[in-house]
Amino acid sequence: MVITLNSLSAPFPVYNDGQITRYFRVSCNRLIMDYMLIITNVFLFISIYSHPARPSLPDSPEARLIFNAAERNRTPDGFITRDEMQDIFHVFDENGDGLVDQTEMVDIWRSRQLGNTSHALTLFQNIDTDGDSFITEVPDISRTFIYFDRNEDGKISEEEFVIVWTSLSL
Ligand SMILES: [Ca+2]
Ligand SMILES: [Ca+2]
Ligand SMILES: [Ca+2]
Repeated sequence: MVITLNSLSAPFPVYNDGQITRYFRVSCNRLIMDYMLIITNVFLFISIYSHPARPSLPDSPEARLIFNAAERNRTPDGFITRDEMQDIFHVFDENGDGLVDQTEMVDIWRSRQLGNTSHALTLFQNIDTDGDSFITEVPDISRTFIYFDRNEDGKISEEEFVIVWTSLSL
């Protein structure tokens, strides 16, 4: 479009009453639609975040109990260190021979009331990383520690412990 002196100096358009009413109505409708969109989005947000079917992270009061007992065995700092992880291993190694077998695992699981026995066996199989039917410090506990330490900061937080412990027991 070529801008001429004529078009620049064109008179300011004059609207009649009908045009103004129509313009006002269109603006109001647009405002109402905007509000409805906002309200719909708010409801969508609420329904997503409060929906009962939303999958929750695994949790276990038993795992929290073990964590809280184990983490202050050496350093009460809110984290399980490598040494504290080994302490858990020694608790399960009832006869102190450096190996944890399935019988020891189930015995301790029952005596400490850690829940369903089948979970003990599932956890045992997952922690026995080389599949020789014994849990040993090397390689099983070393590998398990690395697996628990999700953010690789060299220590295990309560959240890391509970989530991994539960997912390995189910
Ligand atoms: Ca600690
Ligand atoms: Ca043993
Ligand atoms: Ca093993």
